[in-house]
Amino acid sequence: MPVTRYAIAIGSNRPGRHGPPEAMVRAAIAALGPVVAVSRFFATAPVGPSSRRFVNATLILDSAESPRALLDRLKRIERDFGRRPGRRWGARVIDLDIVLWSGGVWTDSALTVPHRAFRARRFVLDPMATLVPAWRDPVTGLTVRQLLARARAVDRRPRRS
Ligand code: PH2
Ligand code: MG
Ligand code: MG
Repeated sequence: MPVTRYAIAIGSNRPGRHGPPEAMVRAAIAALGPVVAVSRFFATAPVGPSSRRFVNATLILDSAESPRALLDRLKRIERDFGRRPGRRWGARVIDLDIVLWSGGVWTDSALTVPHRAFRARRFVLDPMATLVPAWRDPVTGLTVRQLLARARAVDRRPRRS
């Protein structure tokens, strides 16, 4: 395959063999090999049932791997880092998700790119907008900056009781 560009979201909210969550994120970035850019680390409140805060970051990677080959490599890193299959959205030592791909849309039995849920997730959009605000989501046609503005507006909406 020709070299294509990926935006990958990283998260950790449990210490593991490399130390506390920020050390796990740092080690995962190193394990990925040379990357184009890395965001700063964001401390984020957990979305879902887990009660511990997350460290989240985004990175940009250029690679000749297909999305499926890259996913297999990310899963291998997660396993090497001690990730065990567990409750969906439970606390995890490391989570590596392919969010966007310069090739556009990818669907197979194990993987959908763009990531199905990223458009509503501030913990993905905030770091991503610092690196690639103009990257356009091929599904909605909106840029990362526009998706973030939309997600912020939803967060500001008054709750009905
Ligand atoms: N990941 C989840 C579920 N909830 N919350 C935060 N703040 N950050 C995450 O990376 C995260 C989450 C499932 O992957
Ligand atoms: Mg995830
Ligand atoms: Mg994941």
